Amino acid sequence: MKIITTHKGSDFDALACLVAATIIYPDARPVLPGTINANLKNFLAIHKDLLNLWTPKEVDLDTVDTLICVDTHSWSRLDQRLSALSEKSDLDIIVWDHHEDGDIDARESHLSQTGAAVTLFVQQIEKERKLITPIQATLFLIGLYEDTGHLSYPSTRPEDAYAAGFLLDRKADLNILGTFLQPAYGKKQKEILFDMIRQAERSEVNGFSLSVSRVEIYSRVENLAMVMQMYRELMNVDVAIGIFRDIKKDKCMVIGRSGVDEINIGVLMRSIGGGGHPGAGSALVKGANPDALLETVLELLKGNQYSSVMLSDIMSYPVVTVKEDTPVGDVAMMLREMGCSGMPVVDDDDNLVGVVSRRDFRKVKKSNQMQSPIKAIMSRKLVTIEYDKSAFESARLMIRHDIGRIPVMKEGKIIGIITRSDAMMYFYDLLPD
Ligand SMILES: [Mn+2]
Repeated sequence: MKIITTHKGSDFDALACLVAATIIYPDARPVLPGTINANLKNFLAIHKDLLNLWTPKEVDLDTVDTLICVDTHSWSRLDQRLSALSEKSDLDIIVWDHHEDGDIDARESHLSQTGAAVTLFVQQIEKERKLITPIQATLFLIGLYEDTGHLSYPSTRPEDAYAAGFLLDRKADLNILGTFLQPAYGKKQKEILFDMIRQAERSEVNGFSLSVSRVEIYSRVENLAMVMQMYRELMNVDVAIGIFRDIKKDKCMVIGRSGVDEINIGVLMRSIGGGGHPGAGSALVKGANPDALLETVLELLKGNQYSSVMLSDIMSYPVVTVKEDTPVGDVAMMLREMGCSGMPVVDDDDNLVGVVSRRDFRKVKKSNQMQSPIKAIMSRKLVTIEYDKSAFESARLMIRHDIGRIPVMKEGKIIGIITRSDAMMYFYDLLPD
């Protein structure tokens, strides 16, 4: 007899894999462990008849010749009754899993660190062109969303998103999904949020409002990032810092949120070993005293030990400018040679007087106009930005004026140019350290 099984304390990803495996191995029996999580119980209360699941007690271990292990490959994570199979020497074992660790020695392994294990099966189902029902598609998508936080956890891989697309195409029902997936803001998260609000210490840093909370947690809590987001909104501050101390594991999770340009959380978190983006970031610090940690964070915030990113850090320079009397034809050639779409125009004293972009060349109607000075066709509408402004500000200007490049000024002179791609590099945190 061939059996398929998964880890005890089964979640939706585990059940999804169990059911998906029966599509790949139609002659194998799916065996659900005795202990499953509460969400899954609700789902099974309605769907059990459709799934044809077996209990470990119904399996005669002596007749099992093939074990297909899904969403785990650790003997200790199998149902206790089934883990006895580890003693069987002639057992054929196949595993499908996205966890890194495991001690089950398989003849055939399908291991890949996708966000959800069911993604591996969805890929196989697609490859073998197997048909699935909308109910199966829904179950698989619930598993996929649960393990990837709706494709938002950093562990999510492109394969997971492709699999989600495939399942939606196979009529996975998002209404049903919403009914069974545990809401991201559950009881635990609510308790922590309330605790944070009670403990909140409000202050000011460099003229911005700041709220800090230190709380203790006793086990892994999902969606702390979302709790942090709500906390900042409720406290109505520019910057929010949460320090979550896991006493048992002796580590602190620091999460930050910033709603202002001048305070870059990603840079702050990097200096304590974490990472993130200008508006959000986190760091995991082992063995830290939360009070000392908080002090460090406040020092970093206050003391400007990291500088918030100024335009002069991300702009492109030197800037090639062109004098206002240069013939139109020469400017056209320069732009072509340099492969850029526009250029600032300056007078003899290097004062910015206009900008010329490819669009302006449409004004050239007759060939003798190629001899005219560039100031005849340049745009005199100047949108510039001071060098000490932030990247956020430059992005705002680009959107408002629908332009892709803005001269960066210092004391009336142009010192650089900020382009859309410079701004993108900043927002996606691709800055060189
Ligand atoms: Mn899983």
